[in-house]
Amino acid sequence: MATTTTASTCCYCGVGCGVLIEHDGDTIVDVRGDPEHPANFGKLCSKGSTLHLTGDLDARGLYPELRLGKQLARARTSWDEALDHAASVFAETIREHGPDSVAFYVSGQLLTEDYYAFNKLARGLIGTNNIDSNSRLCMSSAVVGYKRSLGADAPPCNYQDIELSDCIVIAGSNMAYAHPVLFRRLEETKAANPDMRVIVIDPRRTDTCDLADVHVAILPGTDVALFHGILHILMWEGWIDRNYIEQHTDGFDALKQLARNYTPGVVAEICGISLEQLQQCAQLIGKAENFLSLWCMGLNQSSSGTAKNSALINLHLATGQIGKPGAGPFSLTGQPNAMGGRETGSLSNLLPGHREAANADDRQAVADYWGVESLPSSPGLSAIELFEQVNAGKIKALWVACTNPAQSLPDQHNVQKALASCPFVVVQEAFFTTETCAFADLLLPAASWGEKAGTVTNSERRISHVRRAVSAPGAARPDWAITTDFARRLEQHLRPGMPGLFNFDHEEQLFEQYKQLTAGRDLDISGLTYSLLDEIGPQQWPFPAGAQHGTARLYSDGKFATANGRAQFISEAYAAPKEKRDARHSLTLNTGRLRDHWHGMSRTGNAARLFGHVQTAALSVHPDELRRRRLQDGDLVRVSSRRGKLVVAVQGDDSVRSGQAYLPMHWGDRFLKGLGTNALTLPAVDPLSRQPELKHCAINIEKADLPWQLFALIEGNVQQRFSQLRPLFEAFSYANFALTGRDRPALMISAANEQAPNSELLAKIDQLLAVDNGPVLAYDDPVRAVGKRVRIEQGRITSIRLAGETAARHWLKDLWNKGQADESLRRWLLAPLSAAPGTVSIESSKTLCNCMNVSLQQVNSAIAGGADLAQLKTQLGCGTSCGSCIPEINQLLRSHHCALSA
Ligand SMILES: Nc1nc2c(c(=O)[nH]1)N[C@H]1C(S)=C(S)[C@@H](COP(=O)(O)OP(=O)(O)OC[C@H]3O[C@@H](n4cnc5c(=O)[nH]c(N)nc54)[C@H](O)[C@@H]3O)O[C@H]1N2
Ligand SMILES: Nc1nc2c(c(=O)[nH]1)N[C@H]1C(S)=C(S)[C@@H](COP(=O)(O)OP(=O)(O)OC[C@H]3O[C@@H](n4cnc5c(=O)[nH]c(N)nc54)[C@H](O)[C@@H]3O)O[C@H]1N2
Ligand code: SF4
Ligand SMILES: [Mo]
Repeated sequence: MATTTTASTCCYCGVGCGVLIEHDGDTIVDVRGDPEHPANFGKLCSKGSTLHLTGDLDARGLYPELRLGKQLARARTSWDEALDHAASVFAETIREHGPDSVAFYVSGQLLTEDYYAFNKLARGLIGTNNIDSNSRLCMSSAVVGYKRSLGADAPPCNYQDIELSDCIVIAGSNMAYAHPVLFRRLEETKAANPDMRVIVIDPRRTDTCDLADVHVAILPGTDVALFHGILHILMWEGWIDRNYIEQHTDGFDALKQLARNYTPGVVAEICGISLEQLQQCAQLIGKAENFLSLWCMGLNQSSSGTAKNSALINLHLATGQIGKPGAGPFSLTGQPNAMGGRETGSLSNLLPGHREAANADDRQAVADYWGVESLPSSPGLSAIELFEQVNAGKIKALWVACTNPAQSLPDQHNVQKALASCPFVVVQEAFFTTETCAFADLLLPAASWGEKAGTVTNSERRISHVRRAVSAPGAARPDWAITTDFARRLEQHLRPGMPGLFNFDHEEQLFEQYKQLTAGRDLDISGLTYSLLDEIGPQQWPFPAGAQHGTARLYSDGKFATANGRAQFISEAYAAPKEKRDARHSLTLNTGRLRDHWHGMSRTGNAARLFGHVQTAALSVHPDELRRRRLQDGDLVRVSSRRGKLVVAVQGDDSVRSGQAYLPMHWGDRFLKGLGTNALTLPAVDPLSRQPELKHCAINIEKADLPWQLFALIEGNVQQRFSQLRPLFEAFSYANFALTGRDRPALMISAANEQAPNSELLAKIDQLLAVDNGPVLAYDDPVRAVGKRVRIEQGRITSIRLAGETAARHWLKDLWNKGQADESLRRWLLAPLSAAPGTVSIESSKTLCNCMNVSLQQVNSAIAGGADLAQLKTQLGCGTSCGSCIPEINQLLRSHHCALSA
């Protein structure tokens, strides 16, 4: 097969790595890091390097589907019919109920050109500010933080600053999982410069702590108190830069008054840390040559998210640690083009070119440029309010693009109620398997990674040209093309006979039109073109007309983007998270990411290999909490919050402090019965950024008594089987789905219930698992409601179903994995009491290194044999490819040495 290579970008995180896509024009066969790309210089993490394994066509949306009544099923339709129908429903809704009765909910994973099209559609054509993005759940606190302290939403730093700093604070960011290629850069820098100091502020001991000189395990949500407490010590010790404060800032006196109250004793108590640690942080920051801070969702996703951002930026302004190499407040963006969304004005309160929807001059400037009379002045709804208003019946037509709100928004019960009740829901999606697709009246297939072109901006303001490698499958189309096609049809209803606003045939025309809206603004990119990006590579904004290169660092001259050019200190007191623990809800739930999964898993959940590291949803609590509740590792528990309940496995994990719990955000209703993690979370928001507090809510756990268990595994056709089997498990109290198997992907199901389900249901399940007839070994004990079935083809297990009790599941899975079906299997099946020979536990079957397929068990036994990291690499190969597993291997090595010296 003749293949070629196309240079593009990774579609996951905000690091924005360059990738080289190897393909034959139709199919993507491999992906490598682009050595020329300045974000990664050839490196990729475990997610980027497996992108070519995630595109399962069985999960993709291929053709538009339309439902003409809530009770009916959707049927395949043409683009013409789909978009004409959507245009007439939108037009009618707008005519009857006004422009604010419709809304758009878009995504930080769209390209800049897509965003621009949506903004022009909502504000320019329809005349509503009801366009918000999932960046509301992600970056909106950082947006407010930057704007009110520095005058513009512009991260002033760049990735090279990581190499140039001698003191880095990583606050509320688990970079080792969430921005791995940047973390590799930090690892290399620290190895070369052991004097560099790293402080990690996180309630959990994450893999990122592998590099920490100090891990400050603050109590959840107490960052503002910590930062004020550090400032207090900086002032006391004289470690502030009075000159800088005087020349370049306003508002220090008020902050000084406030910080006086944050004495070390008070702060240590609020944050649950020692006085020594507090003092140590202040000293490292105060004495640093170059102090850099990196932060992410641990600060932003909070009811005091903007206060946390501002309190951290205060420390930089007070020490003059901004606008110079190796220093500054550097917010890491989550999604690949969260920045592009902010630039094009894709939050309800913004307008393109870092403008404000509430500012009449800004509105007029954009309206004039677009050639429309005016832009709407009524405020738009932010994500949480938007879904509340859908629930209240105020929003009657909702367009969702490139995001999965039925998984990712907090308080899922209400979100799903809203989606179910909305008269018309359009979902523009690449994968038709998501939770939100179930609610779509019109489902539109979008082209996805490798199939579409445009631009994205990464965390360091760097714009890359995203290039198309292959054509999209079926009738799928790029997002901008869907949006502008719909807009042209809606124009026929809303502005018949007037000049068209959406005459775009190519994404480049959208870019060219958009970029002029940035001219003369802080983010000016009017000097950029696609061909220039192709010629000189990705560039950091601003890049005004006539520029030769981008801008590496902002505010080097001490002039800020505020009206008077001075930065503003913000004085806000610490406020506790919205929901408190009490006797009925005695644990604080924290949620976040895993190393190898991406959000709702619509993409990563298609690659069996990416389940190797973590296979099932599990709630982590400190081992003391397990003991206190008489729970065992692996027990199923009922987790309840004031909003919802969920049954998951519990695991002891001493990286989580007592009184707290951690549940990854990735599980929604598809992979875990019960609406997933966000069934529990609360919709409280920050008063300024409207960003929800996804990191803290109060929960209770109790043992779930579900003695009747089911385990199933079937290889091949995983998507099809998944979609057929998933609905049958609504009858169970617990059901967890995953893929497994590196070369022969299989669907794996663990379920449990109070009692055996009716025999009809079990028969249906057996049929779909292909264990109802054919070459199947079976054993049934109806009295104990125990049954075991194994399908064997050509000497190999191809399907397994254990019912009643499942003790043998690890052993059987292991046999399946090895392609064995020997005599021991026959003996075990016939034994009435099914103790499995040589049981393998969940933990030891975990794959630590996904690139080289090395298990935790292998690493542990090599460490027990005396291997160090270098020997592990040569003996087993682990950690030699993407390096994402190295922090975890280091932790194993450390705990082994601790155990030896104890
Ligand atoms: N593997 C992977 N990588 C991703 C993503 C993914 O889904 N998977 N998603 C991308 C996106 S969109 C985003 S936004 C980023 C998110 O990247 P991160 O923000 O780094 O990831 P999270 O795990 O959500 O949260 C980070 C840490 O915040 C901590 N935390 C919780 N509460 C507090 C608190 O009160 N104070 C402090 N200081 N810390 C707290 C949590 O314990 C957690 O370790 O990741 C991006 N990268
Ligand atoms: N509890 C809890 N909840 C959280 C968080 C948390 O930390 N804890 N984090 C929050 C954060 S920071 C974020 S960013 C959100 C993310 O939440 P979502 O935005 O819901 O996350 P994704 O699953 O990435 O959704 C993107 C969707 O776009 C689809 N898609 C992929 N490519 C394309 C394309 O090119 N075009 C179109 N139209 N569709 C495409 C994917 O299949 C996927 O379904 O979750 C938030 N929710
Ligand atoms: S760090 Fe990983 S997920 Fe993020 S852009 Fe790079 S390869 Fe993609
Ligand atoms: Mo995010």
